[in-house]
Amino acid sequence: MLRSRHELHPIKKVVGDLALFGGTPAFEEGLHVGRPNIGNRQKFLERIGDILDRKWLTNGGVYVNEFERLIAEAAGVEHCVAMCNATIALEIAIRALEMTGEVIVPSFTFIATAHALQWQGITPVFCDIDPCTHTLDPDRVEQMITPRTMGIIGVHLWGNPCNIDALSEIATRRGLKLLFDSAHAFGCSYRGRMIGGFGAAEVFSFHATKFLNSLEGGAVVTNDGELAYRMRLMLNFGFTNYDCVDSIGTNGKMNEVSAAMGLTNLESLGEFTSVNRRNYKQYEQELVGLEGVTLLAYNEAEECNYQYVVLEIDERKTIVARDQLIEILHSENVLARRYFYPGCHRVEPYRSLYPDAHLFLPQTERVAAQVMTLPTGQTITPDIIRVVCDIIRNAVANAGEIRKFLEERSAG
Ligand code: T4K
Repeated sequence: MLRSRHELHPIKKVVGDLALFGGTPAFEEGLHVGRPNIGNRQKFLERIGDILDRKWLTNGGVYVNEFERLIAEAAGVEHCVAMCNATIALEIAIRALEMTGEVIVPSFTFIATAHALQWQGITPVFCDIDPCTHTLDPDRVEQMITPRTMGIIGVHLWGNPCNIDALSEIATRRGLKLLFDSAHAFGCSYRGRMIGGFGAAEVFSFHATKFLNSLEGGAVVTNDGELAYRMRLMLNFGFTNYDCVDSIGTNGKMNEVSAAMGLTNLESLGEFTSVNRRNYKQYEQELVGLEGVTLLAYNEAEECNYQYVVLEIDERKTIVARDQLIEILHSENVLARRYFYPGCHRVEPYRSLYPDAHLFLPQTERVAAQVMTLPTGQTITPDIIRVVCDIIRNAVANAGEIRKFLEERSAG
């Protein structure tokens, strides 16, 4: 159990209260971003016992079948093809859609989105984002289309849906395939419809850090039965029958234990959402009006999983820089993360392959320099959030002194 020392250090008011300046760290143990949501332990263990009794651990097991049925139902789609993780699911979906040439993707995403293309010899063309939602800007997408463009991969980053209507219109008009990386967006909706049924297909991640986790796992969901069939062959080496292989495939299968974890957690989705929402609302309340600190907004009129608490730090107003704030939080054992920094285009192999990409990505560059994520989920209590926000307010209030201290220290 994480114990805050809030009682011992009621308010981190003066700069000397901060751990960086010799104060006692606010938390004894690290508060991680990405702590898994875990449902009913007993139900999970019962399912594991049943799997062991059945002696059917993977490849067409009853738990994976049931998981696929329930995910398809929750996403409002006809087909769910469960896989070992979302990276393989993206690779298989891209291949099954016969994408080649160039595919337009945001650079402000997890590296797996870009790798899934490059791994198959497809050029990821990095496109800029809408600074409000952090998702693909449809106007910029239009400008990135060339005769070699085969498709678009939109990413519903943080669970915020892309402008799906605009992307669908562009894809239809320009004859492009549209796939969504919905790794963050299970349980979210767009215009009242659950994420999952848009584009040719959508890809969910069920990694440990995701809203719904199956330890590791992923799935492609689609209403296209032919596509689902092709992906089922691909994830099982291309086997059409016991000793018949018709085409090239890989091993993308989800195992029964992962499905059991996924099924167990599915039963607690309501609890996960309400805890995440409670935490999000408290962060919002505690940080409102703090100059230069903006909490990423979710559309409250839609279903939303609130899995990420994302801040943008405008250094011109806070004076303390985003990375300095992260250093302060880390010294207090609050392990805030600057996710998706510095953008896919700034890491290898893309930095070397596409050295001019940054010229087309001004919003990506700005957002990547300002974003940080804070801990949320089941282990984070209202008391913890009060202390975390206390630290942030203290850092902003004493920004000048902190900045001077850190700059003098790095100057040696
Ligand atoms: N597309 C997008 C947009 C994605 O964000 C991702 C993955 C994918 C595609 C591909 O999905 P998968 O192939 O993974 O299914 C993490 C995850 O590894 C990755 O799944 C995720 N996105 C990405 C945003 O974050 P890291 O490097 O932050 O993960 P890791 O394992 O270091 O965990 C982060 C923190 O979470 C740790 O510091 C502690 C905590 N944690 C983690 C695990 C695994 C726990 O407390 N318990 C745990 O079991 O990349």
